[in-house]
Amino acid sequence: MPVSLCGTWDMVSNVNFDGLMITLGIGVYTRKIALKLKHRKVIEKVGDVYVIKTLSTFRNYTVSFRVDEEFEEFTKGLDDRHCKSLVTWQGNKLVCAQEGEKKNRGWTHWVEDDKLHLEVYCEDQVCKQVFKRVA
Ligand code: ECB
Repeated sequence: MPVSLCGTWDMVSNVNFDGLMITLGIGVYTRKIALKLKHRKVIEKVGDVYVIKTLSTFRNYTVSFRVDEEFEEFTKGLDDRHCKSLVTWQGNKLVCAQEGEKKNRGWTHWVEDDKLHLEVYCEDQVCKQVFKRVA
């Protein structure tokens, strides 16, 4: 049984977020603001539905899904694209594949040494984020 991802987590590092945003076509002014943000992740499970909130002083983004069940995702306030998304467990990692206009797009979450890890990838870019538990 993998360690639960649920809880409130604050960003401690964010490597290559700019490379990810460039690949997603985000303009330079938005990128400059976005690069300064410390994201908070709030991960909840309500019944068999996961809710992942990414919170910041600039924009918030919420996604909810059932594992192993494809869903339509609109990345509102991020790059504003539509994807067909599917989240699965691969060992102790929660893995999301986001099929759409952008190739090789998705993310992977796992807990290691009491930290929440996130890799967000698109095309040839990988952004690596680490969060510490606050609640
Ligand atoms: C919502 C806080 C960040 C706001 C940044 C604002 C503008 C940047 C625009 C586009 C960036 C595109 C994508 C990366 C954005 C956020 C980080 C990852 C969000 C993500 O994939 O979270 C997953 C896994 O936790 C759940 O949605």
